[in-house]
Amino acid sequence: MKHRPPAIDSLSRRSFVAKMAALGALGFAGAAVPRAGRAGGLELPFVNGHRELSAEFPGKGPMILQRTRPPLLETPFEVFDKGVFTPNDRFYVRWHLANIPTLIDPATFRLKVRGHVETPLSLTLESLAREFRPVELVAVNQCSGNSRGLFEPRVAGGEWANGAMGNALWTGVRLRDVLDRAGVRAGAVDVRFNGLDTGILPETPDFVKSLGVDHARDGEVLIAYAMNGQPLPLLNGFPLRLVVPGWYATYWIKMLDDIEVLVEPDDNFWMKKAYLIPDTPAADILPGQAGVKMIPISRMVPRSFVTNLKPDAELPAGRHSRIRGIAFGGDTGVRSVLVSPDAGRQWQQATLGTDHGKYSFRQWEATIVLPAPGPTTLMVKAINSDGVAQPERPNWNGSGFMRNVVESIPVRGI
Ligand SMILES: Nc1nc2c(c(=O)[nH]1)N[C@H]1C(S)=C(S)[C@@H](COP(=O)(O)O)O[C@H]1N2
Ligand SMILES: [Mo]
Repeated sequence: MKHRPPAIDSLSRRSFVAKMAALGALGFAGAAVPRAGRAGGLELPFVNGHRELSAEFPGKGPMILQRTRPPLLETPFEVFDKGVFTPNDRFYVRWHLANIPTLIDPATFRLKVRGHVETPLSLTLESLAREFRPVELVAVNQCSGNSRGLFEPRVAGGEWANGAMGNALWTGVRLRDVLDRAGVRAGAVDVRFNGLDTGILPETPDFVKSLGVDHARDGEVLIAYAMNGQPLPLLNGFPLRLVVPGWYATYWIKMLDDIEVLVEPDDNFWMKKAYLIPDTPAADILPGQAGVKMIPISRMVPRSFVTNLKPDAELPAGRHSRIRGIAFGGDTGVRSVLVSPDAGRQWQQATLGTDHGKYSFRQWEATIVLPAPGPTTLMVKAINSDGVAQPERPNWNGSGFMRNVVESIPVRGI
C-alpha cells in the first residue's frame, strides 16, 4: 500500500510559488490539444467501445482518448491497481468548452472575488499561498457520468468506462478563508465559480457552477493550487481549481479565476438545465419513466472495484487467490468492503488498507477460494460509514449519472 505523496510544508511554499511561475511561462507553451500520434488502442466493455490511447496531451501519459477537442481523456483502469493516489499524468480529463488557455502567466494571474461582499478582492497566487493557511485533503474527483458507457439501455453523452475518476492529495486554501477576507454580506444565497475556459461560439453558455453559501463556507471546500504535491497539470485546472469533497466533479471548477457571491439562487444553464438528476435514491428511475422531479446533482454514492483482475481471468479452483481493489464511500468514508467468489451467494469481509481520510479511495484486499472449476462471477460491494450500500441492480437515469451498482467480474476456475 503506497505512502502519501509528498506534501508541501509551509517552508517550501515559497519555492513552490517559484515553481508555478516557471511552469506557467515554459511548461505550458504547447497546445492543449495534441498534434497527432497514437499509443495503440483498446476495447472498453460495451458496444462501440474501441478507443485509441494517446500520450500526446500536455502533462499526460497514455490516456484513453474519448474526444480531442475539448479533451476527454479517461484513465486506463490498471492505473488504479498501482497505488491509492492517481498520478497527475494519468488523472482523467474532462472539459466542456473548447477554448482552454494554453499559456497562463502565474505572475499576472488573479483570482477575483466579487459580488455581494464588503471588499472585492483580486488575489495573486503568491498571496494565496503565503497569506492564507494551507490545507491538505485527500479526495476523490469523479465525473457525474463516470461509467456512462455501461448504462443499459444506453444513454447519450461521453461514453466512459470506469476511469473518469481519480484520487489525489489536494493542497490549497479554504474557500471560507478567502470569502471571509472579502466579507460575505448578509443576504448572500449562492457562490458562483468560473474558470478561464470559454466556448467557441458566443451563444455557448459559459461553464459556471454554484454552491449554496453555507456549503461554500463549510471549511471543507478548497481552492487547490497543488495536486499530489505538484502544481496542477494544465488540463486538470492550472493554476487553481475548486475541490468540493464528496460532491461530483462538475462543481470542481478548473482554472478558477472568478468567484461571485450572489443574492439570488443561480439560475444559469449549467445549474438549472444541465447536471440534473431525478430526485430519487441514487438518481434511479425506470427507462421512460415520466413526471419525475429533477434536482441538481450533488453528493457521490459509494463504489468499489477489483483492480488486479481483468474480466475472464483464470483463478485456481479450491485454492487461495488474492484479490485487491479500491473503494470509496461517496460523501463519507468506507465502513466495509464485501467480496463474493460465487456471484453473490456468499459474501466475506475484505481487509481495508490505510485510511487517508473519508473522501479518499480506500484500498482493500481479500483471500478468496473459487468453489469449483468453470465460470463464476466475482462481486465487490462497498458500504459507507452512513450504512449506504451499493445496489445489486444497476441504477438508471437518462443522463447516465451516478452509476454505482455492485461490480461483477466474470472469472474462470481452473
Ligand atoms: N473550468 C472548467 N472546470 C470544470 C469543467 C469545465 O468544463 N471547465 N468540467 C467539470 C467536470 S464536469 C468534471 S468531470 C471535472 C473534471 O476534472 P478533471 O479534468 O481534472 O479530471 O472538471 C470540472 N470542472
Ligand atoms: Mo463531469
